[in-house]
Amino acid sequence: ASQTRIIQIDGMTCSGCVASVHTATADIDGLDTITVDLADNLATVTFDDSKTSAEAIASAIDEAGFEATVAN
Ligand code: 9UX
Repeated sequence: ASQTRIIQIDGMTCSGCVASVHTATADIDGLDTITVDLADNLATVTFDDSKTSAEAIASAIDEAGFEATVAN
């Protein structure tokens, strides 16, 4: 099924960081959309939960050097 979740991302300072988050998640199979909000330190993600999870997406963002926490 399709799920929409919010991931809090600490450590984003400029639009380059936003681009890094997009790059870090670009190859995740099942991730349909990611909207990154720099001002609010969060991303809204929509994904197929038979292929990936909010936790897996957050892990990929962590590996890019940010501090990602599933917020809902
Ligand atoms: Mo901006 Mo972010 O110069 O990793 S790209 S602070």
